[in-house]
Amino acid sequence: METAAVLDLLKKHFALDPQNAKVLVVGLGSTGISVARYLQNKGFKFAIIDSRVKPPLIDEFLELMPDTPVFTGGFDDAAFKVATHLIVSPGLSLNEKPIMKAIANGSKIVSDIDLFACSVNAPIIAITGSNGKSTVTTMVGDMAKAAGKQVAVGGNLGVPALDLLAEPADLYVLELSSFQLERTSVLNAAAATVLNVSADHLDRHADIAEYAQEKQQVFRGDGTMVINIDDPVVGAMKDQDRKTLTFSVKKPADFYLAPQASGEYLMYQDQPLMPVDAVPLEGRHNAANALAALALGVAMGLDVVAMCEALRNFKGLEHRMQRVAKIRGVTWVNDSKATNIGACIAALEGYARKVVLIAGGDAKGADMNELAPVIKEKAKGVVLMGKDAPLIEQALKDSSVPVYAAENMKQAVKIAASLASNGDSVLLSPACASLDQYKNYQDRGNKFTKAVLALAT
Ligand code: UMA
Ligand code: ADP
Repeated sequence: METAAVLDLLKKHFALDPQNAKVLVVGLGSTGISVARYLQNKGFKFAIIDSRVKPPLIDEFLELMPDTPVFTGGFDDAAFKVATHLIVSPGLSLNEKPIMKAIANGSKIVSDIDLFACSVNAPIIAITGSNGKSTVTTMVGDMAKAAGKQVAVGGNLGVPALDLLAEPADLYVLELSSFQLERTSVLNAAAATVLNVSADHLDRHADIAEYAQEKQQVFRGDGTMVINIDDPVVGAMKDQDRKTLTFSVKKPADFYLAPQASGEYLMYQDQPLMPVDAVPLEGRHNAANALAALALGVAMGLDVVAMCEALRNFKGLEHRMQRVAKIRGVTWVNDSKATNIGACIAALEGYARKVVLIAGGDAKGADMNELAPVIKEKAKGVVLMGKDAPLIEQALKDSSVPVYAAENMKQAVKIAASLASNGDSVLLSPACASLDQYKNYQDRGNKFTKAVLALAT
């Protein structure tokens, strides 16, 4: 979009214009630096601040914009005091004291997603939910590519939304987190979905109702709503006056599963699209993800045959139900991205035979008792690690499932190996964030893989 038109929109929605605005970019991670590049490109003057002494992208930033004021190692009151607009990175709560004070004094909150929404003409597909966002976002991106679109894919998935503006695109696919949505006010996605809602990030949101409300913001505007009718919280978000496509793995919907002569099929209304087994991913939850992706694609008019081809070729993402190795008859599965209860439950529910589960980490305020029933049903043994291991142990105290404690991943894998027999699976699906012991979930998954592969030698 032409810069003049973008600036008009920013002025209209946020009173944000290069002449008068004093912008403070809060956070110098990948979002912060993408915002800085954008503001510089549009002719804004701004400062950037980060509470960390050495934010991860400080060197890159200083090289890129040596003349822009940077504050690090704390939140300097003076920087907040003069700011007319704050662009706060998603990793930071809006309840941080200096941010709340600035808002009370009249500073406006604008998000990188707001800036993005004011800068594109092409339609946006927006995807949120507690679990499955990255999988569905990647599926939809692949589908759009297969259908001949010049598509740009990013957001919470990894490439910050504003960095997608570097290349022309005729469709954008954005994964959005509750943190991004809570501070966004002008998104109008052409098609959007909340895939599911289960307890997550309760250390940042007051309760699950507030968390669900933030997720619902993805439906702001008048685009097509893609609704999971198996999830009561999402089902309640349906708006009778809006164009809607529903999906379900349990009952008839616009997109659903039904038996055909040659097996179970993904269906679009009364049309069988392809066998469920042809989607090369494990688990019922991935059938739900495929249906959601198809619904989003159909909402945008993508070719159905091309979309099914993309699903058949879908590789799956690392650290999500990823088969690492089969060693002496035991299958080892890395689901390190299961950073909340819902993902761990979905993983366990996918198994017909009992597994050895490795779990634990930072529970982020979630109630670990919700895990107990499925663990009792599906686990022959549990190895626990990390800060909130005692919460899971406590939840299992009245069960007959044996629980073992491990200090680190190497030890956890060793204990799991001693519990598993020929034909069993060992599943790393922690139900918790990794940050208490690891750099991130990738680091945790990589350490698991390394320890497992070492068993083979
Ligand atoms: N931080 C500080 N002080 C600051 C600024 C940040 O301590 O002044 C900390 C935050 O508390 C957080 C970390 O730094 O622990 C990173 O925060 P950030 O907002 O700078 O993160 P970015 O590098 O901009 O990455 C963010 C998303 N991260 C978060 O929301 C925590 C990335 O999602 C996203 O890919 C990126 O923007 C581009 O859109 C990651 C994520 O973990 C994958 N998301 C959470 C999730 O999926 O569960 C929501
Ligand atoms: P997100 O981006 O929302 O974290 P991912 O696609 O990265 O979602 O998957 C995260 C975790 O959730 C993985 O453990 C994965 O196996 C699990 N998962 C994926 N889709 C679903 C779903 N629809 N319901 C429940 N769990 C899911």
